[in-house]
Amino acid sequence: MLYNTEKEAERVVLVGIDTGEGIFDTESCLDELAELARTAGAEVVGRLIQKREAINKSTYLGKGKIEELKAYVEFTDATGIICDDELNQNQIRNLENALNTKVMNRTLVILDIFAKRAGSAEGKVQVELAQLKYNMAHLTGRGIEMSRLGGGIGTRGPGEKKLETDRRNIADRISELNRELREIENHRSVLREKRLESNIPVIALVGYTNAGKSTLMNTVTGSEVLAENKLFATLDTTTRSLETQSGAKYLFTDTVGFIQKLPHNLIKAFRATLEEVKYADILVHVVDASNPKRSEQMNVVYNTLKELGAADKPVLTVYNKIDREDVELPLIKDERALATMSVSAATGKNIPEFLEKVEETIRSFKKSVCVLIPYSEGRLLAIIHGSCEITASETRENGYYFELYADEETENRLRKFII
Ligand SMILES: Nc1nc2c(ncn2[C@@H]2O[C@H](COP(=O)(O)OP(=O)(O)OP(=O)(O)O)[C@@H](O)[C@H]2O)c(=O)[nH]1
Ligand SMILES: [Mg+2]
Repeated sequence: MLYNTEKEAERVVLVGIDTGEGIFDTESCLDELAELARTAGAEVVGRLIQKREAINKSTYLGKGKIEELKAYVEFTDATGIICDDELNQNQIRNLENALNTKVMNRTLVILDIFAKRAGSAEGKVQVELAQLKYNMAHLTGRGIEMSRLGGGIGTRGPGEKKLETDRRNIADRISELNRELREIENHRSVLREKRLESNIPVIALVGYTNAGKSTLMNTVTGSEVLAENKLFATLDTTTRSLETQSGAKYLFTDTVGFIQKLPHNLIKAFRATLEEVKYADILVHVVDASNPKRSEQMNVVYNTLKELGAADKPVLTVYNKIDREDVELPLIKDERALATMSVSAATGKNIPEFLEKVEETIRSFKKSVCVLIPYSEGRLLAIIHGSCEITASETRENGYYFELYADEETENRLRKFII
């Protein structure tokens, strides 16, 4: 059959440029890109790195290297190449013409994985929107041709739906999706407001992809969020509640993982989802302690938080996976965090200590007060139960007595009754 590219795995050569800059070295960038490509369903048949002062503005690689790559693509019988950097349409077109093969990049692969993972309505809309915008800006003749044939990375929308490739239809679809997204965002902000009103502290789990955020969420809250040894297992944010032994209530939010070279556009596309991070009371930064690049990954996380406008949030850093034998010691204290801990989300090691630290941190933002609420002020009980952590209570002759931790706003409301 002529066009049966659908089921055939794409065979790709990975291409990177080593300019001596960036947080990671080029080899480990390509290791990660290989993992991404495999997750997207492609087979990696080779890699090529060029050392250059800078990326070539019109062809990405230098002339000689393109010749070499062309021979390599033919030799390995590759169906495309994936460049590790953001390419513009010109670079893609020139490379495709010179190599006579499909040219993709990191973003396209990440979007393809996102499309597979998107579960919620919001996730699907965000992904499809990001894909279409990407295609509008990047798809060249060959890319469009490939998409029409229906195979390979970058041709599937969320839910295995085929992506629109006709430019006129793309524009229509983009406005339709924008409308849907606005509605979803409204809904989300209503939910968020309800949560803020309830005053229950929100703890957002952030970190590099595959660090173990979802596993930690499951261990801590007893929920069953999908956790997998895959990049971007989580795409949609999930929130679960937890009541500690001392009676404190918290909301834990699991979020999409970060990765290096996450393009600004993509962060923008997921703004609504990632906004949750901005509204959290504290961030728990989960680090895969067994990853040899953990400190580089931590830098990526902090850079991404800055980009999200969440740089000044209080952070607790958690080195995870300490049950693994390949964890390189020592695990140094993260100076950017309020505290640094080591846990194993998988075995449960140090999880009680972790929760204590969370509790202690949240309490440190609150004040410990004793109040006596007269029976005539019974309406205040709802506020106390809803937004305070109660450590002791008793019914007295002249009212209800509580020892509690209250945030500033609640403390003001209870001020008259503080004893
Ligand atoms: N050995 C060990 N493995 C762990 C631990 N925590 C998580 N893992 C494994 O690490 C992999 C990734 O875990 P997830 O919880 O899916 O990671 P995540 O941070 O949610 O990843 P994304 O959603 O993809 O960003 C899974 O295979 C987990 O089983 C741990 O404490 N020890
Ligand atoms: Mg996850």
